[in-house]
Amino acid sequence: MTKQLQNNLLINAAFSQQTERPPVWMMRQAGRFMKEYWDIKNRYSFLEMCKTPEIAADVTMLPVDLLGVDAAILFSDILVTAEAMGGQLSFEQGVGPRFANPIRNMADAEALQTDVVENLHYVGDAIKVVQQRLQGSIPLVGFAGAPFTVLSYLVEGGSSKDFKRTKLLLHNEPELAHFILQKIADVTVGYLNLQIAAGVDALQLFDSWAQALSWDDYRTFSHQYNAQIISKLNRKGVPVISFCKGSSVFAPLMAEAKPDVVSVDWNADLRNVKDNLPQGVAVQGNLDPFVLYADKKVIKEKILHLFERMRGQDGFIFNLGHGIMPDIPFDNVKYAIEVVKDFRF
Ligand code: 1CP
Repeated sequence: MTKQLQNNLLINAAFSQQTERPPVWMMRQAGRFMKEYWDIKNRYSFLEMCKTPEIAADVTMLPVDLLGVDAAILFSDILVTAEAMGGQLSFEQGVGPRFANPIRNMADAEALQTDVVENLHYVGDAIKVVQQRLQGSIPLVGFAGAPFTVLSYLVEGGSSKDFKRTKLLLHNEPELAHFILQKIADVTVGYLNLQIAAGVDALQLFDSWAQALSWDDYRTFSHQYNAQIISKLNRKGVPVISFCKGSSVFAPLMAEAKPDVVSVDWNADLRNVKDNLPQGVAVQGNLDPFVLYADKKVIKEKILHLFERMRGQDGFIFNLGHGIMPDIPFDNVKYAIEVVKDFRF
């Protein structure tokens, strides 16, 4: 069953097998820090790019061709599930994602549809086009947003600094929150299984804003849904990576959901996190993305320091603690990837 890729570093590391060096990819590697991204983005809306398989594939391939990463990540967004469920989603320049019909009460929540995997078939089509282009060279990572993070956008109507409305909902109307979270979780299972069926080689669950939650609220409103999703995937050799901001704190709970890999933000020492996880759970991370603004000498030192800490550890994927910011110099990103690729354990 296991597909033989020319470069299997990411899959091997995800399953905690030995690798000659850490595999490298970066969250938000297919994005706004690249001139070539803007050449495409200036011609289409963001959702048009996601929904046109040839364009999504073109953008997915940019970091593969220009940076030489060890994995591609599908060009899409975590909010496509919410859109498929009935959220009126737009992406405005400089504003970010917006839902014109935020969820504020039970009637809004009841209107969310769950029989929607068919609406997301364009993602499966994009995966197939990307796999034709990759020709088995490197793995393709598919992904979805975790229910809590997706809920936060649906409730706030867009990005938020403090998640005030979201937390009010969790605290004052927990039953309504659970009703929405369960709907998102059900759709996410179907959606990730669609991605596996279409041919992704690995999956990442993004719970980007989990750090807003207390330990107990994380367990109740986030962890339990992530665990449910992971348990329902037709994994068959497809490793699952669980990412959240807040993972420096939540890593032990994240591991209880049984992903193959816990992706760690930049606050904690990665070796300490790994030492406290069960045997056989790999880690991904965890360079502070702001390091990529610094001088090349500093970039190299910080990466090599991380590698010193992780020496002798199987099950380590190099990544950032979160995504590449749009104004990080392309050259620095490219340099960081070269540093990783030149390293040997
Ligand atoms: O204006 C533009 O050009 C669109 C910017 C953009 C891009 C390039 C958005 C809107 N999404 C994306 C691509 C994207 N989003 C990918 C592609 C693959 C990659 O290169 O990594 C992925 C994996 C995402 C996932 C995503 N979207 C997350 C989770 C990852 C993370 O960084 O935490 C989140 C939180 C989103 C929401 C979202 N979509 C877009 C933006 C600008 C945002 C963030 C808004 C916010 O900060 O609240």
